[in-house]
Amino acid sequence: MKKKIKWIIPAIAIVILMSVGVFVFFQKKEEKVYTDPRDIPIIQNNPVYHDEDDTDGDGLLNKEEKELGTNILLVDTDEDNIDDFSEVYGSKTDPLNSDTDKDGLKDGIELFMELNPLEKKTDGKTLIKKELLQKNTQKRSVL
Ligand SMILES: [Ca+2]
Ligand SMILES: [Ca+2]
Ligand SMILES: [Ca+2]
Ligand SMILES: [Ca+2]
Repeated sequence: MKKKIKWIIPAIAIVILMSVGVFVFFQKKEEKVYTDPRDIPIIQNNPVYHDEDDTDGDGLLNKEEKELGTNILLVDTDEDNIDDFSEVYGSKTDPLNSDTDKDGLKDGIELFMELNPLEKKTDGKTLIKKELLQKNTQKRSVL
């Protein structure tokens, strides 16, 4: 009986050490996620960022960004080259979707090309990606 107990103690110790090791490993992994400003839910709820502040300086208060679901640390949450404020109050595009009308062209590109980022096709002005590629290929073959 005593012999058995002698074996059980180190066995338990090893199991505990292993689980601590796994825990530390995953904690480290999570820390990596923390360093990414795009990790919205964790950083967004950090009390360091006050509701009445505009931490990223995009014109939207942290409070507003929390309501919208945009990132309080990124000026352009969906990376379509239109800042969060302009998407909400200017172009009326979705600040969380880089391609609001889902035609394959990012909102920023559409605005730059004077297309409508809210409609796939508007009075023949808005091209879908396929047509645009064809047009560009034609241009290139002419050149
Ligand atoms: Ca902001
Ligand atoms: Ca923002
Ligand atoms: Ca944007
Ligand atoms: Ca689009």
